[in-house]
Amino acid sequence: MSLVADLLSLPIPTSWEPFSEDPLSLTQQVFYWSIIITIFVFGWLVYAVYQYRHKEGDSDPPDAPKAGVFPAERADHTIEIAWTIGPLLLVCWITWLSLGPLDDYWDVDQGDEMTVQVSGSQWSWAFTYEDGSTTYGTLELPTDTRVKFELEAVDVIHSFYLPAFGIKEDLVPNTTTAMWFDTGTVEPGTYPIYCAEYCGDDHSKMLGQIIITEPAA
Ligand SMILES: [Cu+2]
Repeated sequence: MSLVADLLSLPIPTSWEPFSEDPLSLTQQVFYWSIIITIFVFGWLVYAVYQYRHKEGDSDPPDAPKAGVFPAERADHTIEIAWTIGPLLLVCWITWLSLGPLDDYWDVDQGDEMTVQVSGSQWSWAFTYEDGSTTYGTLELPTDTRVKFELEAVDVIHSFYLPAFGIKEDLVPNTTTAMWFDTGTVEPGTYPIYCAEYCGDDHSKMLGQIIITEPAA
């Protein structure tokens, strides 16, 4: 598919393959739209600065703006309507694109093989496994398992961040959020857990580790 067709089609649903190629993911679509708009805005800016610069011998045009006076004779309803409707349509389109994956992300059964309750509080992590046991700071997961994290904040907003895996989700008081990860996509080992939402004095010490264990022999 061409880039233009990609930009005008719905993105792939939330996928387990974070780097899946075709068609574009929501992130890629929004990214490319941003590039297009940036080129347009800065292109116009550079053009206007050059084209309308003050040249040697220029006298002020009759409709030159004067300080403190709105140049009513420069009003152009066509342009105003265009720059209102155009961005509005684009924002609506990107909103529409965003809703599909969001719905997908929260509602669809992702084929979870294991659920872990993650509880964030000032300033530590608690992990409760399906057998009811709880650990603090260290989360141990078997390899090759699709895990659902159910995230709850005890006090203020925190954010469960696994930088090695490129995933992060906020924990919000009075609601349960969720995040998924397939431990088969990384090597067994020990990886850091951070809180990525400033949550008070010891936010920077709100650390943990996630251990992906080798398959049982
Ligand atoms: Cu925190």
